[in-house]
Amino acid sequence: MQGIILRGIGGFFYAMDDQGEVHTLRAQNKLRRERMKPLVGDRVEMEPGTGEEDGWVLAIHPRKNQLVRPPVANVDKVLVVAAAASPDPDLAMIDRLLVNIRLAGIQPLLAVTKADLNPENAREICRQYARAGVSPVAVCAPEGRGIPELRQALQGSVHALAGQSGAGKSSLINALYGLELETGDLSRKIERGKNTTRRCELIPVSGGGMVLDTPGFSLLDTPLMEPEKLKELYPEFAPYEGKCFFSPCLHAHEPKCAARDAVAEGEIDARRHGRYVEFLEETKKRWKERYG
Ligand SMILES: Nc1nc2c(ncn2[C@@H]2O[C@H](COP(=O)(O)OP(=O)(O)O)[C@@H](O)[C@H]2O)c(=O)[nH]1
Ligand SMILES: [Mg+2]
Ligand SMILES: [Zn+2]
Repeated sequence: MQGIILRGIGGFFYAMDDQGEVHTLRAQNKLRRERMKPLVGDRVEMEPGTGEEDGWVLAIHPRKNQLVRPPVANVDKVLVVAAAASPDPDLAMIDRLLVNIRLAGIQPLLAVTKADLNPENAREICRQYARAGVSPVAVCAPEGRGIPELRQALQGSVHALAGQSGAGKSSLINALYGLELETGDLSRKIERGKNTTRRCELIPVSGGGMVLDTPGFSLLDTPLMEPEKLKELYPEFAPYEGKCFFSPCLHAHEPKCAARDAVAEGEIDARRHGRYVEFLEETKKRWKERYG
């Protein structure tokens, strides 16, 4: 029988089968000998328990992708959450998140929350990412604005939300799926967070998908990469690839660069391009110093 791991705790795994039934399982010795630890999101072959007996995870299907913090596998989409205000968004950080999500083999999406607090900024951020392949949506969770669009974009997928603390991730999950995850101000959460275990759990939602409930998501450290790779993680450059005078062209300072022309024409957002150039310089520096 097949299942998907929703949660793991203290050597027990909770897996949901095709009928939506949840089984308590332990990992078979064979897996432990092979040091194969089931992760949340793993598709597994399982033997359900009988009566009082727990069942077994027999095998783990090959993973489509895998993250370290939180330890989770097979995420289809990550919805990056940036607030239009309170806290002010750090767009360089958002760019990095998007790059790292793509590098992990996951489709990123963007929600600009708290649009009610600063509608003009929400529009402006959506404009900046219009061609970034993230289908940006402005959201106001309390009023339900943007919720149907996001629900549709996420439908049927295994997805997670990432972004700054206080950006409105838990409020958004609640608005999307009628859940009651804890929301609130940061200081209260830090106080309480000391004693609560860091949970990481897949929650089945209407529409056939699953949302990952996790207090944190560390996708901020970009792995070492060749500078030429970075532009491939910016979908807005794709239409201009191969049309520049130089080949390869990094679309930064090169003359007769089709992508830079597109920036001048307003087809590629100038601020997003500016941050790309900064990120590129840093990537070059790290690459040059990689052995030192
Ligand atoms: N005005 C407004 N406040 C929001 C919105 N979404 C969330 N908030 C508030 O922002 C604070 C942080 O939200 P929360 O969902 O806990 O953020 P998280 O840390 O990213 O999970 C809470 O006080 C929410 O009530 C929104 O769309 N508009
Ligand atoms: Mg939260
Ligand atoms: Zn170029």
